[in-house]
Amino acid sequence: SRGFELQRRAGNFSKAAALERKAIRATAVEAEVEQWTADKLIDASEEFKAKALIKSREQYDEMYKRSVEDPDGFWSDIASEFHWEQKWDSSKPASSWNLDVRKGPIYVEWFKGGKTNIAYNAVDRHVKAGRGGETAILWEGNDVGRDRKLTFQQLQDEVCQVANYLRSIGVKKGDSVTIYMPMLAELPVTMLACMRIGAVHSVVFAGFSADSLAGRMMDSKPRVVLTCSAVRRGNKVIGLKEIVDKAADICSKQGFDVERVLVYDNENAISREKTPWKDGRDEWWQDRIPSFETESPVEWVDAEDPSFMLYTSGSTGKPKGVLHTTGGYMLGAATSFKYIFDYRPGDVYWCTADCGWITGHTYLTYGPLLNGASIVVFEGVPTYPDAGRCWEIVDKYQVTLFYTAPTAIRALQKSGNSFVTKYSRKSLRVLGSVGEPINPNAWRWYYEVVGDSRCPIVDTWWQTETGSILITPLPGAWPQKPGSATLPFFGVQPAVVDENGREQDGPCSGYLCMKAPPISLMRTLYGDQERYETAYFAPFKGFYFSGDGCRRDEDGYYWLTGRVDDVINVSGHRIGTAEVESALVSHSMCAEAAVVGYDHEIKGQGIYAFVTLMEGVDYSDDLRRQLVTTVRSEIGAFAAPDVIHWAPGLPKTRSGKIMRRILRKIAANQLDELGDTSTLAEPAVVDQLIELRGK
Ligand code: 6R9
Repeated sequence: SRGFELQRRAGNFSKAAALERKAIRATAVEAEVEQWTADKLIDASEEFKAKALIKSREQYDEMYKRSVEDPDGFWSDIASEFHWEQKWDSSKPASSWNLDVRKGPIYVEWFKGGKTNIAYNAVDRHVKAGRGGETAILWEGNDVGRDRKLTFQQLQDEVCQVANYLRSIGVKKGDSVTIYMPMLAELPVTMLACMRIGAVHSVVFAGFSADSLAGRMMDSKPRVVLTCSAVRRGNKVIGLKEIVDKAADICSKQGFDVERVLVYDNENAISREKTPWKDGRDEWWQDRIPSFETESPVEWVDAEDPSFMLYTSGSTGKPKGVLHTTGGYMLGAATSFKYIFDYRPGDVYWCTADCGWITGHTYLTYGPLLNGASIVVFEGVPTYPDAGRCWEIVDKYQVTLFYTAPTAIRALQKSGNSFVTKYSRKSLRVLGSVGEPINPNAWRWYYEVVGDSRCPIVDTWWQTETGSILITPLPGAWPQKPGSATLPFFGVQPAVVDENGREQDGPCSGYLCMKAPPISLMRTLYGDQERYETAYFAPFKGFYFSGDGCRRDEDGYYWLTGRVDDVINVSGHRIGTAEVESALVSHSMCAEAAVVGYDHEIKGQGIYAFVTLMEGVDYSDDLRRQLVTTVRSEIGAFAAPDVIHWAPGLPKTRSGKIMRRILRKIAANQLDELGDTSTLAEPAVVDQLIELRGK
């Protein structure tokens, strides 16, 4: 294409040849994969289907029909399998909602008036049923050989101790608690302890910087922060307590003082002596928690009381505090986990997500534990000490259900098959994927190499906002198509709408919306109902809008095509381009920045930043490094730009709007597809940008 044509014209022949080779290789791989996906509908074996919870398309169709025609009856039956301290009023409809901004405030309610508790249902219920001796948590440390097992009884004891501690420092129902912890067993324990007393946890991924943590703390004003001295991930040591201290200082300057910080002493990473400390505010977990009783009363909460909040990126402004409630979230998490992973007692389930993201909430902690599953909690990274670690862990614990992200699959694929084939993996039964579209090439590798062409793959589409999986294969019920999330889960009513908000029929492409609220849909954005309505319900009236584009094929299968807003998906992490831009311009020498996503071999999308410097400032590699460091410290290392492209000017319309379409094309090196540039205020900036590509 024009990429190498331009290089060739510029006399840069070796670069042109390399680009050409790359293009030919890419086309060959694509053709092979297309061939393979077109040929194959991949179905589970007869043996798998015979044992599966949902064995056929007919069985699904029947259940699905009831779930959308009689949602109250469908979910009430499921709700009855859980413990309710006080049943909802069954003389009234179980649910009510309004998704249309024209008809007043948006709201969703399920089982209002019923009283229950998620932690009780996830832990105590199993102990009461005599399963206290069964394994709840299999904790695997970063370093091979460090591990720990907790039974449901032990989990209940620890949850109670932490719950009692929280109560002792005055945390009550409805109070907010910030958790900034690595993947220790204590992280899910802490989440469950909050739930037990009705406190609302806000887990902040321990890869976020002090600034990001402070922003979230300023928004939710926690009574206490629970953290850890430091953590080792791979070969790196990260001083988490130091970051919490910095965040607390930032909050303090803005008028909010954290009263208490509970610090887990992780001596494997740092000594107590070296951990920064503030007397009167900080306490060691190990000095406090063991002294508390292992029994603690359960706070029964209303089905519509908040359960937790979790911040996520939007296309504009600050991260949004997605707020979930209790009854609907519990049922959505538990039911989707059960059917999608085809869970049966005895399964050992491992989700590689971090609890700092929604997947770590719903499918590491709540969904599986609500079903009484044994879960693996892994502190480390899939490539340490080498790329075989995941499969070593699978063999060690005889993992049957495995859930990870395409970015991890691609990274492991790149490391070579021998790291996989060295291990047996015979225990595996279902493989899952989440976080971004999985490309057919990675799907195929996951299926053939990891799963020995034996395990169905569930490519699960959902969002922080939806709380649980909405579009997904049910592994025994219908064939998968590599790259497609296939069909809606029970109760889920997707609509593909065009730009005028008209729902389309049959095969089509457009914007993915929901007609009825999924039972576990967030109920509001913390402290900002107005933004909740404008961001999700105003774009297409009468629908919940996901922000994703999608295609529906002739079999009714859904193919997610990525975000249609200014959100990019880097290694499955959602990042708002506006957040990165605002971090960049916080550098004193940066005048303006425009950030777009581009295809990245491992991460799915990479971050490509166009940067204009202040008058008179020289472009240099040193400045480039400084800008990347600024983003790391403002947001977190995972948001660091992959490319900084110097931009003397940005392509803008006459009204001053940056034309991102053009920037995306330049980032993708699709220089022959720039489209109409005549509406630009200064068309010449485009040539300047092309000139500076790679410089
Ligand atoms: C669970 C989670 C949500 C966004 C979502 C979409 C993308 C997630 C996907 C997928 C294609 C899948 N996404 N799963 N795209 N296929 N199976 O990732 O939540 O962090 O809120 O991100 O991720 O773009 O809108 P969250």
